[in-house]
Amino acid sequence: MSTLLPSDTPSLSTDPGKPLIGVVMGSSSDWDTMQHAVQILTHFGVAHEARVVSAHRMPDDLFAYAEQAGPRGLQAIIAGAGGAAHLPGMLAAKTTVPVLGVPVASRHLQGVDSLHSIVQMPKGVPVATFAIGTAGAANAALFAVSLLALHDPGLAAKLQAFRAEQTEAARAMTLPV
Ligand code: RP5
Repeated sequence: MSTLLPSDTPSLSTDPGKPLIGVVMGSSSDWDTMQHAVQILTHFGVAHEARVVSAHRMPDDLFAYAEQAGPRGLQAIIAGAGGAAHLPGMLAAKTTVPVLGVPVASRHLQGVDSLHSIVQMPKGVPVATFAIGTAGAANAALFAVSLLALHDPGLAAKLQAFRAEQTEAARAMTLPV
C-alpha cells in the first residue's frame, strides 16, 4: 500500500489506547478476509481493535461487546462472519453504534449465504452491508474512515490523497493491444 499520504496533517483518530473502530469476526478463520479491514485502518492511522466475538459460541461476550461499544467510544463496528452470519445483526440489535457487515466467503455457498444473512435485516435494525470477501472488508474500513473524516480534517485529507492515487493508477493502466 502506498505511503504517499500527507504526514503533517493532524488526526483525532490515532490514539491506540482509545479505539474508535472495532473490528470483530466470528472466527479466527475469518482473519484472512478481515485483515483487509485492519490494513486499511492501520494505513490511515485510525485507532482500532480486532478480536474474535462469535455470536453462537460466545453469545454473552457478544452482548457485552455491543453494550460497551458506545460507552467505550467506538464510532463504528466492522463485523465479519460467514455462513449463518448473525454476528452483525445481533450486534446491531444491542447497540446503536453503526454496524458495518462483511460477508465472509463460506466453503459451500461461497459467501452468498453470508451476504443474505447480513443484508436481509428486517426493518428497524440496520446493518450496512458490504461486498463478499476482501473487497467488502476493505470497503467497510474505508467507509468507517469516511465517517470519521467528516469531523477530522487530517483524515479527510488522507482520504482525498488515497482516492487521487487510485485515479492516477487507473489513468496509468495500459492494455496489451
Ligand atoms: C462463523 O462460522 C464464522 O464467522 C466463520 O466464517 C464460520 C466458520 O467458523 P470456523 O468453523 O472456521 O471457526 O461463525
